[in-house]
Amino acid sequence: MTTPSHAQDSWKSTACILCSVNCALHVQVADGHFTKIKGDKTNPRSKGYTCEKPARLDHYQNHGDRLTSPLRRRADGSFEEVDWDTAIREVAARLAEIRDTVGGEKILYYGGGGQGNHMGGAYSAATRKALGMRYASNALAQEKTGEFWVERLMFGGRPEPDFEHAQVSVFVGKNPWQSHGFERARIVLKEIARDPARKMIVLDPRRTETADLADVFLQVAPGTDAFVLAAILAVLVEDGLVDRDFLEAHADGGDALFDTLSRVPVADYCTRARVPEALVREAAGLIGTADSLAVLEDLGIEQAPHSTLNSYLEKLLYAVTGNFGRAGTMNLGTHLGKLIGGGNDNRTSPVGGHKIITGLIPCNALPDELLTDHPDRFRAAIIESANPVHSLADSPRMREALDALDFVVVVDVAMTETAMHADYVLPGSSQYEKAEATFFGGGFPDHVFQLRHPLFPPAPGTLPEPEIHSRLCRALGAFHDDDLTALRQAANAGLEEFGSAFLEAMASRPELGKILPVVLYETLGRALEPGLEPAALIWGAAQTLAASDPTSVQRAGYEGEGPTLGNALFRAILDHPEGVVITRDPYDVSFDRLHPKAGGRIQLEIPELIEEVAGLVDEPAPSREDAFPFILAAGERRTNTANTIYRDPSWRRKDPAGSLRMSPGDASRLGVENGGRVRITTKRGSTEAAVEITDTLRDGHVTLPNGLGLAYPDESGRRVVHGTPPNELTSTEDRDWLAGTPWHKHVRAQVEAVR
Ligand SMILES: Nc1nc2c(c(=O)[nH]1)N[C@H]1C(S)=C(S)[C@@H](COP(=O)(O)OP(=O)(O)OC[C@H]3O[C@@H](n4cnc5c(=O)[nH]c(N)nc54)[C@H](O)[C@@H]3O)O[C@H]1N2
Ligand SMILES: Nc1nc2c(c(=O)[nH]1)N[C@H]1C(S)=C(S)[C@@H](COP(=O)(O)OP(=O)(O)OC[C@H]3O[C@@H](n4cnc5c(=O)[nH]c(N)nc54)[C@H](O)[C@@H]3O)O[C@H]1N2
Ligand code: SF4
Ligand SMILES: [Mo]
Repeated sequence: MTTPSHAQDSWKSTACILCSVNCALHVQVADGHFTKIKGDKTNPRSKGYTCEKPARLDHYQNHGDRLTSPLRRRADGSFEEVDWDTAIREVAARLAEIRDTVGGEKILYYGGGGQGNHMGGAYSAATRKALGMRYASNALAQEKTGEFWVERLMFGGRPEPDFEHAQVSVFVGKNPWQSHGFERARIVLKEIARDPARKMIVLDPRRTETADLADVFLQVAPGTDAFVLAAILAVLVEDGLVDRDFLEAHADGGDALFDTLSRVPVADYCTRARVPEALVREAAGLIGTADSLAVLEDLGIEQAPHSTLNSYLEKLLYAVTGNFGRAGTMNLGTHLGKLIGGGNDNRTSPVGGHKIITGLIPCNALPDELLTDHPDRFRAAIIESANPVHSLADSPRMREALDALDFVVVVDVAMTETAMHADYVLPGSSQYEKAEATFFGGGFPDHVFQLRHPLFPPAPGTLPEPEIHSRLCRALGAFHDDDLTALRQAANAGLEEFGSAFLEAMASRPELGKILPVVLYETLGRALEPGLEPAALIWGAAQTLAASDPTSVQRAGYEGEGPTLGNALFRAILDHPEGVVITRDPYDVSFDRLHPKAGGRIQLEIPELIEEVAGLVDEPAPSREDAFPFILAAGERRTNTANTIYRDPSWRRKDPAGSLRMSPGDASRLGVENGGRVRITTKRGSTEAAVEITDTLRDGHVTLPNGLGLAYPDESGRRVVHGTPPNELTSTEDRDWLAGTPWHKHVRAQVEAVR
């Protein structure tokens, strides 16, 4: 690897890695540091927009806890540094031994990417196949899997909201002002708020920054969204606001659903959710008569009771009102590469039989899959670009579960809470020291993709994940360099030559297909500009997209057909480090993408969830009269949180320890002042925090930020924990019955003043 060839003082293209939006940045760098950071106006998606957080990216690139050498655990539990050859040889040998004695399916893969990086996960596919691994999980299986399951059944894909053009916008358990989740969120929110013809509806128990901009704010009691959403849908049915013509033309089913909805006791459910019935009816009226409607859900309903049901009801808001396949509504876009494997396959987890959704075992089931003597339990894990000890429910149990494994390998850029429990820690180069990209939704009608080029050489002692996986595959004997000679020669001759040689190699040596990413990396990758080797995989993805959606690619301005079209797309991606439009679609193409293999219609009915709607009526109202009278939302997005991507606490100027937010009423009852300390106790743990009194919360509801409670070395090298790690308080058993998603937003707690 070499330093990128551009002059040192010029502006370079890259992107922010702190949330899934990945706003494009223009930066200047010197001596291994960021010196200037601003939004990149030339990116067709983010158009120069950023929030306040990326200004501090040097705290990610340079900090006191970056890993600089592979580490091996000693018998006494401490780590020693080893060289890469030793680490790769020993890790491969141990994993191969586990494969050969108990079977590769006993090795779990966890992680694979964060908010800004997915190349590691994509290349890990080769290592996983070489080891015969079958099971995986990651953070999506503690937030989005319930939603994915519903979307696959209803639409066969993942509809994207078009808030830019929506007349009515709805946010359900989502605070885009802080958490974003779509392009230029604050600009779009302000535009909606300023325009009297456009409306915004927010469902949230806290009066968030987003709620402050809303026309209708439904301040639901925590955990009661299923009741409110069912009531809104019932009003749509009652008032004849269901778009019957649309459903006739584009949807199947609905009888059982509408029958159940017609029996929803609207007034009772509004009382239950502590929202005025008139306001619920107003919201339903706006939704039912909208010229165009876009809806976005997030953690507030996914990490709360009735998680998967909430996702179903949220999607019905736009499905039954016909807000699909037009500007300002919900649309199905294209994908470059598959971020998540499979659809709703019928696999279940090996021990507990939990539903595997989009290839992922529910995170909350993992400790049960590990802490058992069941013969099918996992024996080893590869954990990459994730910190499950910190981010999954019940950290103490997660630590115990990792320690119960025979062998754990962690690939990370920093010494994390999870790496502390590894047998080997392999240091990745940072996301600014290698070619990286994410494969999150790229936008609609224009899909923009950005392949980020490295800004810095890999920090000494680190390797990019694609290189790590290639070395592991080689050490596992999954390929020999002789196997690749012809492909290497073809790659040096050009993309066209490579394409033909590649097809030939796949036909004659099918075993190479198993480690396809590494084959591409070692052949085409080596022929690309130094530092861009990982982009080899994008060539494969570009070819696949050109084959599956040629018209969409051509509409974005690329010429040719088949492999020629794929090569044109790949070249454009390489040539545009600032990001480039890769497909362009007319809105109504969304209808062609609906269940393309099964009739092309929306499926309205999901029997097990309709049953759950019907059962709501019998659900006992929760009581506050017990040992845990508060509802704690454990993990709120704030201006100074960014998951655990920034580990250096000094990036936070305000509230560095992350306060517990609480209503004035609760604070006065407990006798605490702003900044005063309280003890928070749940059935799983107990911790202290300072209080921030806020009238945005109702009595009985308290919130802690996400991403805090990380250990970071002080001047003397001692690791000090800053703030409250939320998952010391959560439990794995409080989870959705269907998708296993955790109730992080709904943790029963006791709060007491500390004198
Ligand atoms: N600043 C910042 N932005 C981020 C991140 C970050 O760490 N910091 N992380 C990124 C990631 S990984 C994700 S997944 C997204 C998450 O983005 P969001 O889901 O928007 O984030 P949260 O603040 O966790 O939760 C959203 C809202 O749910 C509300 N809520 C709590 N309980 C309930 C309930 O019972 N019902 C309803 N309706 N709402 C409820 C909370 O009050 C909160 O306003 O943010 C991304 N963006
Ligand atoms: N209680 C509670 N728990 C939560 C949440 C909550 O709201 N409440 N939110 C949840 C949500 S939505 C999410 S998405 C998860 C996120 O939790 P995780 O998936 O565990 O991920 P992150 O905190 O995003 O950090 C991922 C890791 O990637 C590392 N990293 C950064 N760059 C690179 C790289 O280039 N290569 C490698 N190998 N590693 C890298 C970082 O050092 C970090 O250790 O947390 C979840 N946990
Ligand atoms: S919105 Fe997200 S990606 Fe954009 S600058 Fe803010 S944190 Fe970064
Ligand atoms: Mo997330």
